[in-house]
Amino acid sequence: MEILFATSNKHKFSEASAILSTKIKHFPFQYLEIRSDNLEEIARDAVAVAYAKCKTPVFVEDTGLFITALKGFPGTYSAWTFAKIGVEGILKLMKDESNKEAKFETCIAYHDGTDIHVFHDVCEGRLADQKQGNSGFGYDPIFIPEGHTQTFAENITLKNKLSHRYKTLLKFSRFLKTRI
Ligand code: ITT
Repeated sequence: MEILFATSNKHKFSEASAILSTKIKHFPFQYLEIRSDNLEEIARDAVAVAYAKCKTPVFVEDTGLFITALKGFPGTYSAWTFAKIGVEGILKLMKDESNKEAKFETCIAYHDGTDIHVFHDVCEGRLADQKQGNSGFGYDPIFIPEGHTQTFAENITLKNKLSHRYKTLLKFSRFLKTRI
């Protein structure tokens, strides 16, 4: 069975291909995301739009960086925030904050042609004081997962073993194995 991953982000697609044992195909997908504080609501809407376009089993994945000291910002607005102020802007906002706690949350929504199934997971961690590392993408240079000292951008192998995306894809992969 062919499954499409609808995303505009090629980094997300390559991470997912490396992690999932099921073969997936990139469905380049640009759409106007709904505004909501809820990742699942956004993912459900996105996958319904994607399925209407491709008419093939398809999944989307929505991820947000939630910073405790900023009351969860940028959260579901992470893509917009990244485009506007980037990692440097987040570092400026966090300059005088002593609480560096943050987490990535991922929600996958899969449309199997009949129903939508959702999967969630998180990666707890903290923010670095400055950019560190060149691998990965997005907020990876400033995110240090719990129990570690390097950012995701400094240790991409580690990222692909414990990230929000890895854990959520694992749940999705187990679900797919019961179906195929
Ligand atoms: P889609 O087309 O799949 O929606 P996107 O890049 O808009 O692609 P998201 O809305 O899920 O994806 O991502 C929100 C932001 O968070 C975006 O700026 C990403 O670069 C960033 N991001 C997502 N996953 C990340 C990860 O694993 N590490 C670092 N930053 C990440």
